[in-house]
Amino acid sequence: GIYPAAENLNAAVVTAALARAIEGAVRFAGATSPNPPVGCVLLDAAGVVLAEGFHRKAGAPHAEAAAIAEARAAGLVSRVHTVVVTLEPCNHHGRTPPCADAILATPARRVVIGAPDPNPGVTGGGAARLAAAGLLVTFAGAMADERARQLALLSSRLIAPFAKQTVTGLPWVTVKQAVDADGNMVPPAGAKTFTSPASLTLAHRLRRRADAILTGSGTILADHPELTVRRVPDFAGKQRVLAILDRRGRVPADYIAAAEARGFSVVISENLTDSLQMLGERGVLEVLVEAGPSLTSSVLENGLWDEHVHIRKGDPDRVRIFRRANEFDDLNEAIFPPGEQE
Ligand code: AOF
Ligand code: ZN
Repeated sequence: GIYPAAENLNAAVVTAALARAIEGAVRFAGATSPNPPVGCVLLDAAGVVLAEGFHRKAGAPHAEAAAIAEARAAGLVSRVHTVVVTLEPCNHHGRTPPCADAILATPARRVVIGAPDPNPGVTGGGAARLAAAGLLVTFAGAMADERARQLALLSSRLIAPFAKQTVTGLPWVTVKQAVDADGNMVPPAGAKTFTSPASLTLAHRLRRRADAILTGSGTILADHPELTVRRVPDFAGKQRVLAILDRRGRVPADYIAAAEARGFSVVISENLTDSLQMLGERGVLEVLVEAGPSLTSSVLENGLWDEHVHIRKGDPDRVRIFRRANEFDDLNEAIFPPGEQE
C-alpha cells in the first residue's frame, strides 16, 4: 500500500532523527509565517546523520531542500538513504519547487514523516508521489513504536498554529494574563504590582513566537506599551502586526506612528471577530493577546483562545499554561483514525 508497514525500519534510529528534526525546527517556530516550521534529517543506510535542514523563513528553502543542499555541499548526497522530516514533503510549486522532486533527485529509499500536511492542496500528495516512485513512505504516527507515535504528536503540535490557520482561516490565539494575589488584572489604584523577571522573559518569548499582538485602545491609552521583543533575541527582519481594537478612534496617531517606527504594521479593527479574521487573512499563524480585563475575558469566555498563559504575581510568580483541546494537535488522526494503526 501507500503507507506500508515499517519494515526494515530501525525505530531507535528513526526516532532519534525525528526528535532532532523537531528540536531544530522548534527554534524557528514564529519565524516562518505564513509557512510552518519544519525540520529534516538525512541518514545513510547505516543510520548515520549526513545532514540536517530547517525551514527558516517563508520564501527560503523548505527543510528537505535545505538538508539536501547541505548534504550536496558536503559531498554526501550519494549516501542519502533515509529522509526523516517533521512534515509531509510538499508536491506543489509554491514560492519554492516541490520537495518531493528534491527527494527523488537523491538516492533516498525511505521517507519517515512526523505529520501529514494539513494544507488541503498538499495533504497526501507528497507522500503518495514518493510512494508511487517506489520509496518506502512511513508516517511516524502509524508506527508500532510508542516513541515514534509520541514524536508524531509533537510534530503535529509544532505546526498546530499553521494547521489551524490553514484549515479555519483563523490564527492560533494565545492569551497572556497576569493577575495579582486577589485575581485582579488591574490592581486597585496606588497598588501597582509587577511580574517577576522570569515571567517578563516568558512574555517576551511569547511575543517572539507570535506574528501579531492584539490589544485594545484602553490598554494603549493607559500604558503606552511598546509590545516589542526585548528580553530575548528576536528573529532578524521579522515584522509583526499590531492589531488594536478601537471602536471610537481613540488611539492617537502619534502612538501609531511610533509603533510603526518600532517595526509594527498597525491595523485598527472595530471588533474582535473582524480582527481575528483579518489577521488570519494576512497569514498570521499565531496572535498573542496582551490586553486589559474586558478584551481578555471576551477572548476567553467566547472560547476564541487556544493557549492561555496565566501568571499569578507573587513571590515567586505562579505560571500556568492551559491548552484548549483542539483538532490540530494530532494531525495523524486524520489519516490514521485510532484503531487503524499498524
Ligand atoms: C515542506 N517543507 O519545509 C515546508 C512546507 O510557498 P512555499 O513553496 O514555501 O510552500 C508553502 C507550503 O508548503 C505551506 O503552505 C505548507 O503546506 C508547505 N510547507 N513543506 O515540504 C517545508 N515549510
Ligand atoms: Zn516542500
